[in-house]
Amino acid sequence: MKDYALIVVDMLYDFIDGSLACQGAEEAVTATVAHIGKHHDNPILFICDHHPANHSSFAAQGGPWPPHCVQGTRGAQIHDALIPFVDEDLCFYKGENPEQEQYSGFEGKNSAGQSLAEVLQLMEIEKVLVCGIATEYCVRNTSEDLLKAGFKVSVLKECLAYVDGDGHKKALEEMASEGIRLI
Ligand code: VGL
Ligand code: ZN
Repeated sequence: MKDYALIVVDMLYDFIDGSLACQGAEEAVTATVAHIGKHHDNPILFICDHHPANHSSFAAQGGPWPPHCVQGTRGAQIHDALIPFVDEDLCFYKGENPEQEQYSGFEGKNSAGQSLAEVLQLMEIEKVLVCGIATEYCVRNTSEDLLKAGFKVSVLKECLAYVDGDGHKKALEEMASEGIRLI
């Protein structure tokens, strides 16, 4: 049994240098690669926002966001620095249904149709470290769902990027008060 799994949330180009570029994104990728370099034996799972071009969260459909992470575009791709660590079976795609917003990686599925929780249980993982983008949205929702499902959850606070600095701080405070460890 492995000690823990690392869950990398939405380190995708649109959240790094694209239409929804977040604050601190390049630094978060660099810090994540450094973390992996020190702890390379643990499984790494990737959450990927993966929208159809007509997704309901996009402004043209009345949603809050510019088009982002559209399937088949560069903006939907994981940052090149993380590609050496990607195992396609451990990539979970969310936001594929045009009608549904999905901030939580917990609702994602891998290409075999398995959920994050299912795969973590198969690997007998009880503890997860979460990093990624954006703190206030996908990182928070994914971490909270993992906690509710009974996993021990820690967030790597140097490996996060965010839409808004105050929103990031507030989200971390609230997550800590719920029982998510910040390390
Ligand atoms: C996200 C905005 C839009 C996220 C996804 O995963 O944090 N944020 N879509
Ligand atoms: Zn999205």
